[in-house]
Amino acid sequence: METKDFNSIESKWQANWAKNGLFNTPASPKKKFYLLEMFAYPSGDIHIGHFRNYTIGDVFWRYLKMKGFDILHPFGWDAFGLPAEEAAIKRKLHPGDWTMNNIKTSRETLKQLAISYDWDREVITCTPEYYKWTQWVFLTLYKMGLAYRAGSSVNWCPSCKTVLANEQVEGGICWRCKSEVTKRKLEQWFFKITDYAERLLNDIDKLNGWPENIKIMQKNWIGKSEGTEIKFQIPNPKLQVSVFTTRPDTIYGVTFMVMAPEHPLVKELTTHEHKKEVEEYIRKAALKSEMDRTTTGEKDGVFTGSYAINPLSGEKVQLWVADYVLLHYGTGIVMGVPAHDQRDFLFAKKYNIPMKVVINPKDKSLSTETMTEAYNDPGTMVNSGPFNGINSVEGIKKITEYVKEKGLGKATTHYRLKDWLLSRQRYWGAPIPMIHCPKCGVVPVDEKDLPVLLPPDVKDFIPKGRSPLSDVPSFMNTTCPKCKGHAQRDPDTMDTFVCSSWYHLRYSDPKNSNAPFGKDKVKEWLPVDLYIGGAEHACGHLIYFRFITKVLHDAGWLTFDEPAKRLFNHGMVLDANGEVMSKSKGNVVSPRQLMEEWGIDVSRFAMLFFAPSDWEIKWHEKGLIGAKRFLVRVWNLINASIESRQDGTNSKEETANNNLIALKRKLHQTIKRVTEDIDPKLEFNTAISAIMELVNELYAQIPNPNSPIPNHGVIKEAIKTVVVLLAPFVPHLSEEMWQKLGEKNSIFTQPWPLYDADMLVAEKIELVIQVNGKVKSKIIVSTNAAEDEIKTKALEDDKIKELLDGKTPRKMIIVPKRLVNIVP
Ligand code: ANZ
Ligand code: ZN
Repeated sequence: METKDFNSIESKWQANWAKNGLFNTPASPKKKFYLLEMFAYPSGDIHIGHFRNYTIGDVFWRYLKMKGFDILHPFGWDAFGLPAEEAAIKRKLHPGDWTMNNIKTSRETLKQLAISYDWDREVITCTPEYYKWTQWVFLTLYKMGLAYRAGSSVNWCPSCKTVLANEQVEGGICWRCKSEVTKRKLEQWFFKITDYAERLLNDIDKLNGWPENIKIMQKNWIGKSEGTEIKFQIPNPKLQVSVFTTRPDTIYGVTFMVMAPEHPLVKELTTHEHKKEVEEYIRKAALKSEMDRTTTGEKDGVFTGSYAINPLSGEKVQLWVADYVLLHYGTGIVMGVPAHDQRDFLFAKKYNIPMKVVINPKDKSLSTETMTEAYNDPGTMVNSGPFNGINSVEGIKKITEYVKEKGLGKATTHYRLKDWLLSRQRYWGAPIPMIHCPKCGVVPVDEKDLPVLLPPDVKDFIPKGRSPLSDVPSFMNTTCPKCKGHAQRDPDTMDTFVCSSWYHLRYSDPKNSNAPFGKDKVKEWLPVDLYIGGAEHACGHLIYFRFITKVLHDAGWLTFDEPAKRLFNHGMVLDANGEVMSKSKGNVVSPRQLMEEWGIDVSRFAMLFFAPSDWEIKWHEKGLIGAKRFLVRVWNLINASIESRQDGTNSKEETANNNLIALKRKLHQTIKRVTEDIDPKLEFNTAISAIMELVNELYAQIPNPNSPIPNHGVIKEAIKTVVVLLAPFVPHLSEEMWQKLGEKNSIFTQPWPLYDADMLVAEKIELVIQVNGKVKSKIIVSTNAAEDEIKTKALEDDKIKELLDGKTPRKMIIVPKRLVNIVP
């Protein structure tokens, strides 16, 4: 078997599958399964990471098919987004042409890889047929009061010249171009995802089929924090501010207050004397990224010159401005408790602000003179007026009750999650379907006028900090849907995460031109039964698609409010040295190259055998060589068995033959292992090793490798089963072998084998125990019991124990399947 042989088998069966419409979605599913892999961003040809993701899906599809499921397994393209524009700028191509060309190439590769997609259901997010409905999603949110415009300080990438969502800023760095992100003020569109924070959080507990790590990441991202809001009076100028704290028990220890530099009251609260310094500080803070501001380490700030009054102790404390306080968390003002909060401790040390201990650990009195760090654990409240002596955990409740009673504050909940900023000042995206009218203000486009088409005649994509669409008068000039007067379109386009937030729904009815999808269709197929993709989407896409599913549920379009029952994160593909494959490193293995050099089946088999699907794998040639060797071994076995084919079995001989009984048992054990490793585990590597063991066992039954295989029913059954069990992993080769075995129909119409539970248990036999050659007792062991197990069992026998009287025997001889002789 050479690669060309594999290749010709592959083309033969692909033509057959295409002719018979193997991958078509059944019209009215009875036993439905919606299998979805994250769609692809078309940046060139598909790469090895895609190949892994989609092959995992394909193995599962083929298994489900043989299990008799009616499966929806679609594919599509996340086709809007920045790289298309960058390529357009660099290569002087239109972003649309660049994108569609990449889709063409990638689709061709996926087809050649025979991934079981129903290409009839393909969606491409940059086509008007699709983005019409992305715009509809926007309008739906707008009508529900969930889309709003606000001027805000936004993450700004000075190099991409665009606004970025929080999810696109990693450690203060732009996710794409890796340059430092700064802040800028712009009018932006937001989705009110914070209205759904509580539901998004609570429903995580419904996601039984999701990996724990993703659920934890989402919980942290939503970041629910229960605390207390406490009012502080400022005597001059007479004002009132609130702080948000999770430690109201430390209120008597407050020695200063800090406001976020962007806080609207900063100006008013800064005295003339400190004005210059504060203004300079604010200017610098605006340039810092959120990450820089919040990471641990020494913090700096400036004094405003004003003071606040502690509502409980009546003490006067300094009011500072520092950028470690964020405007959009809590109230944007914090109370500083240096003795019990490390950040405050460092701040107070640096600026010589007084400290005050109000919580003491058990059996110890702290002193600010000797403290080298803040004490932030619970303890006993001291220097806290009427609350002295109370345990601080209890104190949290007591103080909260107290401030509520006195009208000084209340218990509140805050979330870290922020509203979803979705407008982009870029060309290659779905236009926001809103109109700005000088008379009527902001007016939504009529649904019947969708899609708002992206004009093709744009030449200049160079980012300028405003959308390139704002320079296209034919696009911008329109009439107001309300007053019919002259008006302007919104020049911004939508974040691509909006496109991908609802694509899972569109697949149920991808050609519908009257609605985003038919309610009946979506009910027939959704929710997704298994969603496969990378863990890097934990807090971006995977939160957005849960959010939009909930919104469309609330709008009456869906009967469910979670998009996917099960989520599976596949691992990364690394090179042999454990490095991420990348073009610049020159260590990329492309699926196309693999296909040509090894064939598809050998490549997938090697990849699946490297490691469990959720682990990272190190790609190495040895794996391919091994995969090929094994598959050729199976191929030879099939050929030898065909040569020996005779009809009828010899049942008498079969029962008499202990080896054949063992083979039968192994066969059923293998079916059980492979089935469970595929479903639910998706641990294909161990499934494959189980099949390898069975093949070894089969070879052991062949007296002479060159002679025909003995004509026993069990052997025949085992050989057939090997081919069926291999089908999800090496679909083409299995079809060919299946045909060779005389079968007429596709192996994928064959039911998945069931195992016989009775056959799994090893058979028992009786062994005689002798002492010095004389029969003394008997034990029962399974036929395949190991020597150690037999020895232990023999020594544990009551009669033998008595005879040996605690002594260790000098020798034990085992005659397999007959007796154990003990020499004391
Ligand atoms: C006083 C205090 C004393 C605090 C103490 C902590 C310990 P989580 O749990 O993450 O929600 N905080 C409040 N708003 C803030 C803002 N806008 N920017 C930065 N920090 C802010 O954190 C809540 C705590 O973070 C609050 O409780 C507040 O500091 C700080 F011994 O108040 B704490
Ligand atoms: Zn108008």
